[in-house]
Amino acid sequence: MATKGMSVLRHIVEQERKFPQATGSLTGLLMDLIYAAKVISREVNKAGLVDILGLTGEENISGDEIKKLDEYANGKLFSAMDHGGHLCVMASEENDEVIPIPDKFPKGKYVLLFDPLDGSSNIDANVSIGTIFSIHRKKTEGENGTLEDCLQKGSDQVAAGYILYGSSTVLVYTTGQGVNGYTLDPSVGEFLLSHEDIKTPSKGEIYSANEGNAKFWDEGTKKYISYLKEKDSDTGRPYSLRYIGSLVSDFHRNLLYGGIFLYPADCKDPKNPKGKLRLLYEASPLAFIVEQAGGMATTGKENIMDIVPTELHQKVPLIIGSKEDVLTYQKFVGDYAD
Ligand code: AHM
Ligand code: MG
Repeated sequence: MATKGMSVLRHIVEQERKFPQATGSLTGLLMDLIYAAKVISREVNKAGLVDILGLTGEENISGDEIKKLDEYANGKLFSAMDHGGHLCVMASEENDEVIPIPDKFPKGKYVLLFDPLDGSSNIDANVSIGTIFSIHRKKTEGENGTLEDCLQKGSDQVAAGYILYGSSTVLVYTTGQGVNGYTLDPSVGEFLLSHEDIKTPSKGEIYSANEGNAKFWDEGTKKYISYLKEKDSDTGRPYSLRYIGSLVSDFHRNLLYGGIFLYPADCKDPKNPKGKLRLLYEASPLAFIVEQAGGMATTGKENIMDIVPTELHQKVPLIIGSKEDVLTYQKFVGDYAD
């Protein structure tokens, strides 16, 4: 039985014991990820000090080149995850191709996909940003993982989660047995169980979208957003708009409070014909989490979890959140389909 305040490591081990056939490899993988998250959190927290400490030149005091935080996070995740023997391949939003596990290290049965620092354009303004991860089982033969191992649909995920670097650093993840959240206690350097068995409200009062793009949206989306601005029959008030522009933050708030996040296809914007967000690093992992919390994720036409990826950096419209809200959105899109 989980107790608030329990360390994430203990909680993971207790969860693993429920599966006598488990080898401990997923636990090891998650522990490596948690280590990387703590290091990234430390760096994100001192981002504003870089100027003061005089480290903004071409090189830092040890002679290393100063990297942008997203590059730093990308490198840190790779170096924390490459040697544990749990992974056969990785893929990152920051890399064009799949990332092999170096020959010198043993290979494992899992595949890791990640967005190392989502929303990183917000860093300079101290806005919360996050890391998103998705874990699959290797499906090809042979020791090394391949592109095919990375191109798996969301419903085949073994685990998914995110780390939100906000007023506190919070880790939220699922292995398909519900969703739990853990807050980093900096005084002990440990994530402690703070949000046990998260369930998202079935209907929210918040919508989150970049409404500046409204003229590019399809008719159904436009009509749906107008509908949210009418008096809601349950509350007697219109929905509130909350949009940070940092997916993990927008998603986390809506997960806890209820609501709907929308990044629809910008159908008239040639740059974003399928929206902006990536299936493998953003949409699929958050879809797994929201479903485990009782919510839903769709493109408007199909469930995000059912999409079979064809490309590593495939983009999809993402409409995600409270179930009733997402179902209502789908109805609008269906009613206004050409
Ligand atoms: P990034 O992966 O380049 O950081 O972009 C993803 C971010 C998301 O965090 C956020 O939901 C979205 O871009 C915001 O986009 P926009 O500025 O178009 O509203
Ligand atoms: Mg991103």
